[in-house]
Amino acid sequence: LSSFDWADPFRLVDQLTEEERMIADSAHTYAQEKLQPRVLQAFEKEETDPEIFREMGEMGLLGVTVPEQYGGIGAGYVSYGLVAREVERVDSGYRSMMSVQSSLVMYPIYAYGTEEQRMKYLPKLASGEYIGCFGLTEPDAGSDPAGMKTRAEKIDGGYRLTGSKMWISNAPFADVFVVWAKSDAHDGKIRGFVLEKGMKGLSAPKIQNKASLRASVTGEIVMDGVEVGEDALLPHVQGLKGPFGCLNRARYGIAWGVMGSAETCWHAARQYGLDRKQFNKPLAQTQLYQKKLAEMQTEIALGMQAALRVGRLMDEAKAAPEMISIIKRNNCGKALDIARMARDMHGGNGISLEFQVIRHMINLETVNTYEGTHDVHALILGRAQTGLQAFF
Ligand code: TGC
Ligand code: FAD
Repeated sequence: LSSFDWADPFRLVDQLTEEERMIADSAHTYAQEKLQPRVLQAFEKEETDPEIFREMGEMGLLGVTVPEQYGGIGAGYVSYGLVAREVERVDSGYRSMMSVQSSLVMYPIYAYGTEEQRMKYLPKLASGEYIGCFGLTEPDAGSDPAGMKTRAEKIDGGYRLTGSKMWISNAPFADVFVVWAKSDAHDGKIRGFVLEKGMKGLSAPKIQNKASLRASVTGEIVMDGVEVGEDALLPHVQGLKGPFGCLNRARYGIAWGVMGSAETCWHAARQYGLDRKQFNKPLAQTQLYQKKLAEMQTEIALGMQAALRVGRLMDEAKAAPEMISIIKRNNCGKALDIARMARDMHGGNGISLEFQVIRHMINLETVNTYEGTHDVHALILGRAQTGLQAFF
């Protein structure tokens, strides 16, 4: 039998290709050297530096799975997941910025767009020159996006869009807006449109005073009769499967990302327990502390194996959305439990932002909610095994 690496119990690293290891290593270096030093201030002041997109673009971290001819690096979904893990090791907000750009903006333009749309937007989104956002959720349509009110009416040579979107990551500084609307010209079916900053009637006010995910800017999208040409329509998809095709990818990335956040909390709790003594011995020498560390290690090791398995299936085009629901739901829930445990294990220091764990804990409340809440994914899985839908 070989030796045990406490930090990588199932030798995940040995299951990766050389290319995947290199991509993960460069994402790790970037995240630790460039993101970690600015996260505390960004979170405290609720400020997002748009320059991060340019930096990520330069490092090849945007649109990892998009082919090289459109500015991506043409890597697989395991690589994409590993990047999410490294970025979220620092902060869920930074991973959000990256995953919206990659899975929710670049992917739909690549998968559902024309060649002209691909060439117009993808290289600039990959380099970070353009920042993108994805508008599905509305004030009255969150878990039930089919209830959206945003409408596209047919006008001469194009469409007029009216409605509003809520809780949209990156929106306040976005250049490119992928928005979903019910289109009169297509029997009221949901269609995707690409809007651009500066269009008449389009605005994206910032949502202030978020307690969670403060390093990532969130806004509304207000469309007050925005007129676009025919070339703004994403022609190759209609219906909810359009936005869901994007969400499958983003949810998969989140399943990896939250494991990075959980690892930060686990490692911090372990180190804190080794350093701090109470009752004349390190906290880490108590049975309760060790039990918590064992639970963290176990859930993270299992969660990453599951994410790796689904990633391999995605690369073989054999992954089903329900598999993604299992890992999005479980990994978010476990990461949140781990962050709360780590916060507790830090005692009073655990409530200080200096010790990081409470920031991860607060962020994970959002991650557990967006891209399908923990309970909505349970209902997806309940439906898949009973054949009975319990949504309404
Ligand atoms: P349902 O009847 O189940 O399906 C309607 C149509 O959509 C198709 N479909 C899918 N296609 C591909 N992948 C999937 N995962 C799909 N799920 C459904 C389905 O086949 C059907 O197609 P067709 O051709 O037969 O019409 O739809 P429903 O209305 O009953 O939906 C139920 C439910 C709850 C599963 C769904 O609406 C849901 O998942 N709700 C959660 C909403 C959500 O995830 N919103 C995310 C907003 S974006 C976001 O949060 C970004 S945060 C990013 C960040 O900052 O990182
Ligand atoms: P609701 O759907 O109102 O849910 C409230 C509660 O009711 C939840 O606990 C839910 O699980 C439960 N619930 C709902 N339906 C049922 C049911 N049938 N049975 C049992 N329980 C149910 N959206 C975008 O489109 N783009 C983005 O970029 C984006 N970024 C976001 C960033 C942040 C910081 C946040 C907080 C959200 C973001 N979202 C984004 C929106 C996010 O996807 C929604 O908040 C999420 O889908 C939940 O919708 P809701 O907030 O309307 O909650």
